[in-house]
Amino acid sequence: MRNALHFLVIWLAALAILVGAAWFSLSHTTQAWFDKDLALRSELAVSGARSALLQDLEQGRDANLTPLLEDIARDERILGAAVCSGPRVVAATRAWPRELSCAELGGHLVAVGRPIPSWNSSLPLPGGEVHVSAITLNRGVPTAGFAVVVHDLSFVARREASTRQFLLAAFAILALLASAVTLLSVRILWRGFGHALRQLASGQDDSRRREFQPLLKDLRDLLERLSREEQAELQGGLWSPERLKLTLQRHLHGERMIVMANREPYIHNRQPDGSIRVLHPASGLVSALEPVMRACSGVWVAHGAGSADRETADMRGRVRVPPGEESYSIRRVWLSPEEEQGYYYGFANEGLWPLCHVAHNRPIFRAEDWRHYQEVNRKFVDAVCDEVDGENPVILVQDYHFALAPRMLRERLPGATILTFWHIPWPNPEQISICPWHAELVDGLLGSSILGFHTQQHCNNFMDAVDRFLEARLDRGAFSVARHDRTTLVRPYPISVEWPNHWAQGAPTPEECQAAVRAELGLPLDAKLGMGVDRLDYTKGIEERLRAVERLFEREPEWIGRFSFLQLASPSRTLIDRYQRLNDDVEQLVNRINERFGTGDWKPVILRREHTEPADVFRYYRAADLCYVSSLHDGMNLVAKEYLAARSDERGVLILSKFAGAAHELTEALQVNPYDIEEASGALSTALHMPPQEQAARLRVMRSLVAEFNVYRWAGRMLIEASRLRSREQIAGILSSSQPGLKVPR
Ligand code: ADQ
Repeated sequence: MRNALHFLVIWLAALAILVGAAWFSLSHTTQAWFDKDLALRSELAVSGARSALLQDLEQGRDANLTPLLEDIARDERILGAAVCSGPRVVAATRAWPRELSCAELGGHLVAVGRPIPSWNSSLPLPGGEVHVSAITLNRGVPTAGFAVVVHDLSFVARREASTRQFLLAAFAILALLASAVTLLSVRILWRGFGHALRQLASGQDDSRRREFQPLLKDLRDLLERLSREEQAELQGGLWSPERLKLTLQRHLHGERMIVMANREPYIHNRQPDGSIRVLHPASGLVSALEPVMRACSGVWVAHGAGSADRETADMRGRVRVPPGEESYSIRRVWLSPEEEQGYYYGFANEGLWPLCHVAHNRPIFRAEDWRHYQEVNRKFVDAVCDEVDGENPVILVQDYHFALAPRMLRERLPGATILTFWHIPWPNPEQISICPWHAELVDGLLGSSILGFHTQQHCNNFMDAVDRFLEARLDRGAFSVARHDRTTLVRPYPISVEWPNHWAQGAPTPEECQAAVRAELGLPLDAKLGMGVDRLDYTKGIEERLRAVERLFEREPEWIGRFSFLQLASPSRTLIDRYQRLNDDVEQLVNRINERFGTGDWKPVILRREHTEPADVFRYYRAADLCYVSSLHDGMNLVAKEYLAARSDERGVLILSKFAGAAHELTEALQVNPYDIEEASGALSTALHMPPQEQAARLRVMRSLVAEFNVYRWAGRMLIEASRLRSREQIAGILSSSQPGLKVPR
């Protein structure tokens, strides 16, 4: 477009020069033409009265001359006329300009040394310019007397002015026409160019490849360079908070990061004694995202669910966190009990949660809950928009609570980079279609720049859903979806934990933890300890885990009194029937096992049905000989990775369900099918018998993997890919300003 403007400016300049030249030559020509015309007119005016004038002059009838001259001067453009005899004015009309001297005019008639019949010239007089014609009455003999005719030249000036106006108007019209024609032809050319390039890029027409070769090469070089930079960026040493911060600055110009998540990382609760306590919620999303926010700063928009949340926040619901460090803000969104019931408990946790997990619990979908889900998504989007302070914010939309938000955000903030992460599995199209609003969910997510899942399988399932339920252009090779002129990249980003983990760093040494925790639980120092850490959720396989422990005691009674299992179970979604039932079922199961195998004060299973602060969870991790993660289906499961992060002593065994996303990465864990109680109890036995060297060897491999693929790398990868997508879109935007949806060659 800039080239088109250049072209237009040059074109207008050329036109102006052309018109100037035309004007110059035209005014010269017209001047000459006027001079000639006036000389002729004077000659004609005099010729009719010439003989009478000569006779009267020769015979001295001067009085007769004046009427004859008045007759000549009747033409409105003739100012005056006179008859001269030598230097003397013999007779003249009334308006004859007295400044004109007959002597001088007569002199001109013989200026070249011999008499000439007439002399013409324009002369400046005080009243304006005049044209003077001196004509001899007796042809060629000026001494016989001559007539002088003076023409007023002001009409010539008038004519010139109107000619100039006409020329200017013609120039303006011509310029306008030229601009319109130029713009139209540039547009047509650009369209044709864009169309040809699109055909070429999509492989529909290869005939013009040679023509576009240089441009395609430049584009390919540029994209390859971006890709190389991205690869180099991802490799090269461990990811740390500082490196993540640098990545944000370098790739996304340090844009402020805004996280949209249902759960807040710090909950202010009023205690029974009136004091306010800050709680760290048991949530995998929070465990992963909080270190990222501490590194990047920005705003975390979340539901203000704590009993003292309002009084600790300002008028806009903002509070600086972490307490004492205050590196970022939480922006609390207030929900009514009806909204929380419909959006959170209803649609998200009775509908989507069981729908996405293969845990054999029927999802429930209610129209009323859907309405609240839509409204709350909008409410959160309003809060995010309120926090945005630039044109290209980086917004991290988190989880199944906000499937509609990316589209809503995209409509309101077209320049935003929207990174959406779905923390739970994405099922196959048959399963997702159970939700009456499945198409709306898929479309909502496609408002994202990048949509992340934990595993490739979840990405495949999502692509299949788009294919089945929406009109969109899928690129299965590039794992991208183009819809409404925007592209969404669908990518696996296995989530992780911070490394080094700040809770583990602050915890006592593993030896100290082992002694302290055994003392706390009333166990002998040499007792073996197993543990499970979960929100009390039916997808985590807590009952299956406890049955495996029970089966171990059945199969290997020698562990009675020598092995205990600590289950930390944080109450979760307690207003939902299914969770209340689970709570009761777990309690009954623990009681049954403890009744069967307990002796005296010793209990085979210790159930802590309460929230445990992360620092304590890490003390328990360090004290436990084994950790059993038995999810029936899990997006990732961060407990497995946290256990590895805590074991700096390279002791302990991880038993891991093969249905947790983490099983794809942690292949050195003892992997089990949690439904297979025999297999799982066998793994417990193997873990208890595993020699320290084997424990160390397995842990070393898995710990180095978690260290390398930590949560900073997880976030960094997404940010780098987002910036690459931005660059791509900018290139595509340049090429397709008149051809939306142009696919840039890879
Ligand atoms: P969750 O199912 O919440 O999240 P999970 O990965 O199991 O997450 O992590 C739970 C987190 O809560 C851990 O940080 C753990 O330490 C903590 N926690 C659990 N029980 C606790 C207790 N009793 N007391 C204190 N803390 C406790 C979802 C998906 C997962 C995915 C995460 C992150 O379901 O599959 O791994 O998001 O993407």
